[in-house]
Amino acid sequence: MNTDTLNVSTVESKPFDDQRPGTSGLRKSVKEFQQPHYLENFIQSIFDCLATCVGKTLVLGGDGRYYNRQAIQIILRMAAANGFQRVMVGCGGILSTPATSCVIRKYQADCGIILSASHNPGGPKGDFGVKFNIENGGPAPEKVTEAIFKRSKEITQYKILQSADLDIDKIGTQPLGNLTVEVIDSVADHQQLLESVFDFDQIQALLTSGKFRMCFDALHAVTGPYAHAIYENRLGAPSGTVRSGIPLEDFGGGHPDPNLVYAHELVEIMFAKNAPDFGAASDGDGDRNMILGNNFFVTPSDSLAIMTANHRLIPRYKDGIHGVARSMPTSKAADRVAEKLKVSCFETPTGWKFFGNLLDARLASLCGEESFGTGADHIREKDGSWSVLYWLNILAARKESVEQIVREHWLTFGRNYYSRHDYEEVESERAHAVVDGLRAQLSGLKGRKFGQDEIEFGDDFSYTDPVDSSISDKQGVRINFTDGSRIVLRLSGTGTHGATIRLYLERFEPDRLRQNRQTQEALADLIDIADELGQIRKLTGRDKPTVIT
Ligand code: VG1
Ligand code: CO
Repeated sequence: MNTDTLNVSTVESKPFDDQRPGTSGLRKSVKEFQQPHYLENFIQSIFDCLATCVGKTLVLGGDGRYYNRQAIQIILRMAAANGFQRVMVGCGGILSTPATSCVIRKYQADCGIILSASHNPGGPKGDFGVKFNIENGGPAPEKVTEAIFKRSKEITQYKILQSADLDIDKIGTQPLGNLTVEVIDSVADHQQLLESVFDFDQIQALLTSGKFRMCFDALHAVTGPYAHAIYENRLGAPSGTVRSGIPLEDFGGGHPDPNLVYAHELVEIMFAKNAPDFGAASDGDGDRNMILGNNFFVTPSDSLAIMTANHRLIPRYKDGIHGVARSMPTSKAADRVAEKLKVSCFETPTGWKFFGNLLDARLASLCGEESFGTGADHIREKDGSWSVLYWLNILAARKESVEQIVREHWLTFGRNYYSRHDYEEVESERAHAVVDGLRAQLSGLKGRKFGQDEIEFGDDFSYTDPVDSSISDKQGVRINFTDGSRIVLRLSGTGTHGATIRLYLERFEPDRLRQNRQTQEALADLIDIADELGQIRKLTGRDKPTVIT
């Protein structure tokens, strides 16, 4: 078909000034996204930042939240009008973030768009979001997101095809103008990749042994179909193993964030008498994970360290790993393992986009963040299903309980007590006052003593990418103590209301006799020091954090 004969409209539009992507894409309330031209402007800004759209392949999907389907139809029409050759779209508009990364890589697509605000609540009154991924399958790096933001401030028009909605619930190929729209199975490619990483036979033997019970909570978000297909249908776990497995537009009214506070139904099951042996949950778009044992919680930082220490049990890593990478606020538990294994350990700013170069350059194989995110070099996103299977593979190989494995890890490497305190929806000015106040003190902190604790140094984390030498500064205030303990404070880049202060606390405990304390109690002194230095309670007017994880 000749483009002249296509029904392409060029729509006049005015720029919005608030389309700067945050830690992970552009996130706004559904209401903001539904303003006339808002979504279209941002999508056109993405397309305008590609050298060309002509002849390119785009992967498109989302976590099923409210506005997902409408947005997909808009983006398909815009892709057709902008000259894309092919769009691969997840059936029903469903593609988890890790599955999108997998599909981009497998079919050598040029880029991907994931419609998700990840762990933020959904529904008409909730949030919506757009993540843009590049050809390596990973989140666009800062130089790309900044270019998109710049473009969004100049944009005056966008292109869209006038056409009826496409049927995205039927697998197969259909034309849309000159564009070929291919509706693909949401699960198959990702599942196949995961089968090549893990020992599925060993995991299947565990799940069908009758002696091991698992409970997975999809929180009515995107991982339901993946969990049904992989844990129940493929690996033989009894039906009912997957809870809340049907994706709902409002996630059933819940907060699709897999932590002890928001995944409370799973937590109640796992901390009851006769609890299952293994529990897990994922977030809205399927890249996060929470790991629980019978009456036991594994911190994400410990999970990364334990995965690293046990990598030889996983078929893909039986011959070794290149290295491990963690975001700066993540505890240093993985560093101790890396040191012992004599592999490199990298400390990056918050957000998965910083791991992409390390994975591409084969400097790191495993990556993790304290925010319930772990993943590896099989794709370029964190991966909830991968993390659950990694644990199942370890459990199947070691034939010990989750708690035994974690406690044994602490005995060998020491325990990093760790917690994050979030102060959500603080007035922006007040939140910035806390950060600015801390920054102003940094140069004078060295040598200051608080009881037993002495500050070794304080700084504002700056990262130089070892591969392309790009610099990202002001990535969070770090206060390090001489015994390895740390206080870290930064502002969230994913919230949509006011500002969220994240305070991260870590104390290293090598003494085997002191590894069984309550986390908040073990961190109490650091919590007090953080408040004394940061004046958090006074400046925010809050007497306690909103969420403690
Ligand atoms: C948070 C987490 C960060 C994570 C990001 C995206 O960012 O702290 O570790 O990479 O969310 O995760 P922030 O800026 O709010 O602290 V996801 O699962 O929402 O894509
Ligand atoms: Co997510």
